Amino acid sequence: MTVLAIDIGGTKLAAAVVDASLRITHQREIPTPASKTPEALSAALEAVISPLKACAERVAIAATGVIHQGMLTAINPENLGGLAHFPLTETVSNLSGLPCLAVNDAQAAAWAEYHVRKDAVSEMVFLTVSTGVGGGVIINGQLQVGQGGLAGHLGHTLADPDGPRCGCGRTGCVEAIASGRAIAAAATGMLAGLDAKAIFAKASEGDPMAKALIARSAQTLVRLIADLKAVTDCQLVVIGGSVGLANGYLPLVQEFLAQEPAAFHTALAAAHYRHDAGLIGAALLAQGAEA
Ligand code: ADP
Ligand code: BMX
Ligand code: ZN
Repeated sequence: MTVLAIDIGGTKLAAAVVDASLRITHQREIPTPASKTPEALSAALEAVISPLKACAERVAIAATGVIHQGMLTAINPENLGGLAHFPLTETVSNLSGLPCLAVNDAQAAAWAEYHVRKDAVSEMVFLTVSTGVGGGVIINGQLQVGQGGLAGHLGHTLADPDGPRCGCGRTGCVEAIASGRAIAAAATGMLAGLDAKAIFAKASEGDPMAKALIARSAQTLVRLIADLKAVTDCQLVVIGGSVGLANGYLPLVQEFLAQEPAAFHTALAAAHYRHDAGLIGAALLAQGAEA
């Protein structure tokens, strides 16, 4: 089945046509509107759906936020320009005239990444380090979504009780320290006002403060990975998102994880589908739902 897959992140909104062999065509990307209004998100969705809807039989959406019964509810509204609620499947069904399925972005990406490794692992965790920090957990070959869609929201586990306040209302979440937004928010002096991408560029030029901000993110992620090993006994943690996939980030995570006691070690890998893991995972879920 040919699926129109859409990935709504805190920074970018991607859409593509995914065929039954998981080949991606007609990919396009626009910035996620930094506006609190549902109308702005509807208009952005219309812009990517209109040119592609005739090519597909269904729509599959991977979106930042808790997705439950087709509604998007932000656990950290700051990641969506303040937008807290959005009727996702209803809006997209109306715009496309097609049946529509929606799932959390990191849960979708976890499913895609598990799909290519299912002969080798049964417990696996996917972590995206992007605008926020998201997660998807596979236990005994099953994607964990939870009754309300919250399962895998690993960015909102505690990293440091004395850490910064998180947009979710807690203090010291992993996301408030390790995410792209958090890296940018912690930058001071010459780095103040730069986004995470620019801070990575400074780090590659040897800037010590930029390197420290990235190391703080990687160290925080490693503590989460060690906790996840203890909770799930996962054989593999897959890392995605533009920060997670940035040059030098995964080697840093490897280096810090090696310093933890051996019982908490697990294999680490970069996302096989790179930045398209959410699109592919949503398409796979839609194709599975058809059967
Ligand atoms: P989304 O959250 O919309 O899925 P991304 O995965 O691209 O989007 O994550 C956005 C975050 O990644 C931003 O904080 C941005 O500054 C950062 N980023 C984007 N490109 C890079 C890069 N090449 N290197 C490091 N960080 C990046
Ligand atoms: C936040 C949360 C998660 C999401 C994660 C990564 C919102 C709006 N989103 O923790 O649902 O999976 O960010 O999202 O509360 P991304 O946009 O960084 O990919
Ligand atoms: Zn939080």
